[in-house]
Amino acid sequence: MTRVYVSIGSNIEPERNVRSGVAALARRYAPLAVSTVYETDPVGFQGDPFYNLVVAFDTQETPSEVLGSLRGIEDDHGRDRAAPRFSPRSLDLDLLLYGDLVRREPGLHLPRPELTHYAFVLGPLAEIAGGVRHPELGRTFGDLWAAYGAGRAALRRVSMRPLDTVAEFPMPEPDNR
Ligand code: PH2
Ligand code: MG
Repeated sequence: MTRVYVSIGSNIEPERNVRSGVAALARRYAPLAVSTVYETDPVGFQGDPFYNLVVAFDTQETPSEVLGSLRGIEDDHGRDRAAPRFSPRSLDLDLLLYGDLVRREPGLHLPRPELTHYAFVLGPLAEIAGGVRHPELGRTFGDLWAAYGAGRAALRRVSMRPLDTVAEFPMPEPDNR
């Protein structure tokens, strides 16, 4: 089993897409650890605010199997692959870490390089993986986040608990007494 961290972002119907995206991940990979959901201003373009969070799970799947399933869930949520990178998105699922694997291949950069650049990734990651070390930098995500400084103000906590919905999957057996 390998512990995997995935960042989630949406700025098109974000509440609905985040809920449904987390539910889809839970159906395949439960149990999930889920960070706080944060509202964040779009970085790199003008537009509606994002909801961002990070989830973790353990899996026997290879990195490319995980990538394939993330892409499938994005597609199920109407993700437009022709749109530019810095544009509104219904659901973005990025593979941040696959255990401590370091890979530099087209389509597979691990750890994901922007991991340490953006508050909307590093903040929620530090919350659920504060003691985990960045495989290349050797520093913990808790330390990296503490050193992030003023940029930490970019995160606005949202009172939404996406896993609460997940309890509905699978549906409980009918009670036939
Ligand atoms: N994702 C991007 C570009 N800009 N800005 C915020 N706040 N959150 C995101 O998830 C995000 C972004 C490309 O994936
Ligand atoms: Mg992204």
